[in-house]
Amino acid sequence: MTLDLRMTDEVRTALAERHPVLALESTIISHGMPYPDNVAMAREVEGIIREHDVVPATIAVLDGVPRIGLDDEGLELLGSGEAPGSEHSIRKVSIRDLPYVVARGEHGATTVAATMRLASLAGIRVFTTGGLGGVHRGAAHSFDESADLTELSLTPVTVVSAGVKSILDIGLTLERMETLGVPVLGYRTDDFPAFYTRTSGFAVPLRVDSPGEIAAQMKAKDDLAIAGGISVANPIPEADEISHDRIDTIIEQALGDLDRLGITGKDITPYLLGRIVELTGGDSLAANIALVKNNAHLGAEIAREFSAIF
Ligand code: PSU
Ligand code: MN
Repeated sequence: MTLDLRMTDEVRTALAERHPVLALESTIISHGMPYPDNVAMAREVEGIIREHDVVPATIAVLDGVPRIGLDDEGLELLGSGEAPGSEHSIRKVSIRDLPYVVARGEHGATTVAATMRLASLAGIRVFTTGGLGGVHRGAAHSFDESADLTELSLTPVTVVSAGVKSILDIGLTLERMETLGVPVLGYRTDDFPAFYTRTSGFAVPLRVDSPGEIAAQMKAKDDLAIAGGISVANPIPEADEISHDRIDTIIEQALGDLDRLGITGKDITPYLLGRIVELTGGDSLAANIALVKNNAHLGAEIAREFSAIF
């Protein structure tokens, strides 16, 4: 392989010794949360993963080099958007953008899709994040569907998220994952979680109650030679939930503002996340951080279970 995939020593050693490793994305840092909360969140989450004796591997592209595992300086750069001595700022990088940033030697914050692909190239099988991309509302006209879904149909990485925000069309997102052959597992829930809330009103297609069960399904999927990953939907902890009434009103307002401003494409999710933080006076950010931490615990447990049977 001629691709320069740069791992930290910690990640390389862990993978060589079959010690569990858990991947993390970087769009959530650069485009999903404000600075400096984003950097603090990234460090804290890595700490949680280490408490489980699992090695965290935050993934990004720096100077055109895919990085598997980042040091403090790398996290700071991604979070602040400032690259000392460089003219490039941090681009949001999904699958289609990967060749561009790599060939041009640019920095890139990787989405779920791009992180999955790089994790898989590195040999990492479990990945934890906050929210999954999906089918946007109005997709019948806009065709706006995240490449996170197609990537889940291709790349064998299990992605732990808190479900799908209702800035997206949750029903259509679940339909698409069914078509794409992506198992959607509700973790200790029968109702598919909607990120800020524990429920969405949509039933989860499949329910699991332990990390071991998830690892067993990863193994079964491998044995069956079914391509692609698994989406694990882990509800936000009850104490951190925002009520449906409150968040639904705010999401409608944010979607209205989005329309008025004419924002489209890859800028939609970052804009909405930022606007929702403003409209909730920071409460949505606190909820977002809480659910990311919660997912880190589960992701680490799945990585441990899978490394034990792999
Ligand atoms: N949802 C969040 N925070 C995020 C994202 C989604 O709550 O940061 C990011 C993830 O990186 C996800 C991406 O993969 O947005 C999806 O963007 P798009 O719809 O442009 O594919
Ligand atoms: Mn899109």
